[in-house]
Amino acid sequence: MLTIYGHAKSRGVRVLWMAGELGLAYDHKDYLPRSPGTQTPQFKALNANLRVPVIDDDGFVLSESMAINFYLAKKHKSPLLPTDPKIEALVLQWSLWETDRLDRQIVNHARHTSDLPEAERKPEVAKEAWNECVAAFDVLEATLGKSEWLTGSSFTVADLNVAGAMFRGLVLDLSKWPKTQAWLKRCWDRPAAQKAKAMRG
Ligand SMILES: N[C@@H](CCC(=O)N[C@@H](CS)C(=O)NCC(=O)O)C(=O)O
Repeated sequence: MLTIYGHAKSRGVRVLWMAGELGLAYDHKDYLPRSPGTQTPQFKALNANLRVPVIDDDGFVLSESMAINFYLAKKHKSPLLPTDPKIEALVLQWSLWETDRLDRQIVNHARHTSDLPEAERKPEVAKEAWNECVAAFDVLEATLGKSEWLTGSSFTVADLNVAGAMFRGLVLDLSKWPKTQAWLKRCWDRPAAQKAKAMRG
């Protein structure tokens, strides 16, 4: 049995989206970040970082949303992870790129412009985060000017991982990056994405 730990209001949304794409049955422990369920010795044994998402797949425990999605797609021989080693490497490239260039930056921007109570927001943090987002959006725009999807002509784990992490981008004005905006919409319009999004409540 597959167990997914992590509320859809966390980076867990990416894994829930992937489980939906693959049509997997799973037990969902919808723990919010830092919620009591993540502070127990049992959870610490699953992920010493005390973070979600984590999966337990018949005793195989894995954290890091990007790695989880790669594993699930590979295990289930999904076309979302083509067997061509070059495409597989591009999937890893984009997943690692997102983690480095966009993941915390887009969250920090949201936190310091809207999510945090006004008194805790720091405009200089928001600005720095936004500058890094802009650089990342420019990279996506250039890539999506050459192909419909990040790794070529079909939707892959790369698109899911990067678009999943760009959930916050759905409410940003991305009109300066029209190809990225259209790609993000195409990704999130997928039924499995809509279902995962709805789980955020
Ligand atoms: N790189 C990790 C990041 C995981 C992460 O930061 N999760 C957040 C929720 S979105 C969390 O659990 N935070 C708890 C904390 O910061 O203590 C991944 O992609 O899975």
